[in-house]
Amino acid sequence: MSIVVPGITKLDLPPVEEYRQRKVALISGITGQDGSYLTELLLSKGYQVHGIIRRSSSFNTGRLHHLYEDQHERPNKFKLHYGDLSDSTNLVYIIAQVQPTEVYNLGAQSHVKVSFEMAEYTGDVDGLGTLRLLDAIRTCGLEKHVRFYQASTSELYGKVVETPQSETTPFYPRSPYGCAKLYAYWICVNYRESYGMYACNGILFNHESPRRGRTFVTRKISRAVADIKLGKQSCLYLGNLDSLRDWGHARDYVEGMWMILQQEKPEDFVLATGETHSVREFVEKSFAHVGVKLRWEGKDTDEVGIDVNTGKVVVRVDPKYFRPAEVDLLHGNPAKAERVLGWKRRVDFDSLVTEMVEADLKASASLIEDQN
Ligand code: NDP
Ligand code: GDR
Repeated sequence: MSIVVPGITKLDLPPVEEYRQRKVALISGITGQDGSYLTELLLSKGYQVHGIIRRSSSFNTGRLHHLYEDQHERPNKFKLHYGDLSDSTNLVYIIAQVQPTEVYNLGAQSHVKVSFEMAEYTGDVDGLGTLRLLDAIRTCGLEKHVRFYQASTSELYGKVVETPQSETTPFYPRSPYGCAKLYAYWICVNYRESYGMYACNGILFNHESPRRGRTFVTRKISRAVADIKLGKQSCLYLGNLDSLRDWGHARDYVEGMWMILQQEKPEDFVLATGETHSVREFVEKSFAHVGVKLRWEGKDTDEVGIDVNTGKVVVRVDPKYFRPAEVDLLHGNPAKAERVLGWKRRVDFDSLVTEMVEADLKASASLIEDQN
């Protein structure tokens, strides 16, 4: 089969079975937390990995640095392409050039609080961006050749309807981000049903790591605890301390993404730990790891966390971090993924907190050395 793509001339495609013998992955959002872990995993499995990166005036490939260096030794194994989920032509061009066997759509404006301030942009990139990527695959005549993974989210559940939340729990998003991801979820299902595409949603609950962006709550906490311990910061300012999240480790979750695309039939899966913990608990455990026990005093916006040994206030509530609508409780049920995929998270809550605080202690201490 051959088709014409603007700017390319012709794609001469072998039959699907032959095409799929190759292992070529394309990742949008490769520079993010999950993109970097997924790249490591796929390279270790012998894939050729291509990633879409945005042009930026500042360095944005920090999480890929160790892999990027390596590309000079393995030039055909790892390649980055400039692009954006808001640019359809560019996506068609990249798909036509790369001819992937698996596409992982991880690119997104992924910050829930920011989505209230940039609602239209979030809708465009997270919602319509998914449509653009699916259509780019179709434009290239690859809809039967490519397996597509959509980074869906527990934010789809939003307001609590039932717990634990599973693949059959109704959605009730509570933010522009959640609403945009709802569109992406359904367009993925729709293209599977309309065009027979192998397209799957991974409905992933929160997953964290030392590579987590610094404005997400876990990393903000681990970073601040390290800086407070090393005397570089005096107080951590947070929003809602009582929201509950099902937190796992990103490395475990990217393995689940890959497993989802290795099934015979395309289906949607929840990946979660099955446990839920509050933001407050994450704060307490992180401080405990550096030997600080906290006492809480006050109420609502006047609540503070005090170091019981020194009497100093080390945590304060700042309402600027509250959201116009909050997701109070996320608690996932990963039974289907465990049964069908054989997936299971390896890292538990305590180990996650320890790994993140330890990594930030090391990073913060090395910055002190650099400055001396
Ligand atoms: P990050 O915020 O760390 O990474 C997001 C990635 O998307 C970055 O590479 C970013 O590029 C890229 N991106 C942003 N805007 C665009 C755009 N307009 N065009 C192309 N790429 C863009 O997110 P995570 O790695 O944590 O999450 C990966 C995906 O999984 C996201 O879609 C997220 O919404 C979803 N998700 C995440 C969960 C989590 O707990 N981590 C849970 C469930 C779903 P740049 O580096 O240039 O900013
Ligand atoms: P979330 O993650 O919104 O669940 O989305 P985030 O870490 O931002 O918030 C978790 C909870 O912590 C509360 N919170 C704060 N959050 C931030 N960022 N900063 C604060 O200072 C703060 N104080 C309290 C929040 O109100 C919230 O209840 C993440 C993202 O990765 C999404 O892309 C992904 O889809 C979902 O997880 C699953």
